[in-house]
Amino acid sequence: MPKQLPPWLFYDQAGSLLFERITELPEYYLTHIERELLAAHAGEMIAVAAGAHRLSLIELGAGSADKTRTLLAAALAHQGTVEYQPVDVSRTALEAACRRIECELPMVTANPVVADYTREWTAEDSGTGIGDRKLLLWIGSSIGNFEPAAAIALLRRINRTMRAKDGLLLGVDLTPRDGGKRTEDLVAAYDDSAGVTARFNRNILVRLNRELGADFNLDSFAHRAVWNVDQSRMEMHLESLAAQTVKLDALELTVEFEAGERLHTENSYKYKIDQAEALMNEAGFPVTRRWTDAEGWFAVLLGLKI
Ligand code: AVJ
Repeated sequence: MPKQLPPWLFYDQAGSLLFERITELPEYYLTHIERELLAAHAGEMIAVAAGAHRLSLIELGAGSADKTRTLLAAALAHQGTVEYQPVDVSRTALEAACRRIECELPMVTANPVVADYTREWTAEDSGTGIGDRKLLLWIGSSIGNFEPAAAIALLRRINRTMRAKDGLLLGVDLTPRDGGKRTEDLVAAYDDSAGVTARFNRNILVRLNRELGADFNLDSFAHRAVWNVDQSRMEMHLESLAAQTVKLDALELTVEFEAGERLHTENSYKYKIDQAEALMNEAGFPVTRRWTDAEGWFAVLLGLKI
């Protein structure tokens, strides 16, 4: 059996900070392009989602919510005050995000929820008043961590707890294509020259050492980022550079690695824009608008529940 770990394990305090540094890397184009799309079109996104109603915003995997402020500012321009519910597994990231938002945008009321949205949380818990519309934000290409079928299942589950005309704003990273993004651009985004992504990847071992009393030797695992063309996904692995035995005391577990054996830590699925649209349609959020950069590297799509 290939060894693997779930990517939510990345986001302890150190991992959340490392991810923030990733978003500032020149190679990590995802954040830069999405931020530009939001800056250019936030007013339109909010107007289409709101119609003649008040909008409250819910964000899955909000993290530092840095890009979200553009949307919150647009919502404030639309309606004066906004309720905002960021959902994230990282309490420290959420607390920092809410402090910053309430300072910079005092007319936003933030109700953070520390939860794993893949399990216990649903949009019903968001406490929005009758008559308001909800806009669910799933930006940053977080959807990439899920197998397409699992992403659809998750969105359908949330969709069932929402009302007609509630919306989903989805940010998706697009597949390489001729004349646009090359495979090399994709690989560079996940294997940056400053080595931040490598540290982010290895931080999962630091965490297991600390929280499960494991004895991973960080120097004997190398960061690998590979494009899996058949599955249309970037993969991150930690490759064991030698045959070695690792103990995880808290689990009373011993794990053997062969030299060259890989521990799979993350998938980041990439979509063609039409595939992303089909996925939203299947999830119950038929797409009404889509925005993309001129070269088609990244897309933001808005769908409204029927
Ligand atoms: C937060 C899941 C969108 O897959 O691009 C960044 C995480 N991993 N660099 C992504 C990540 C390596 C990121 N997501």
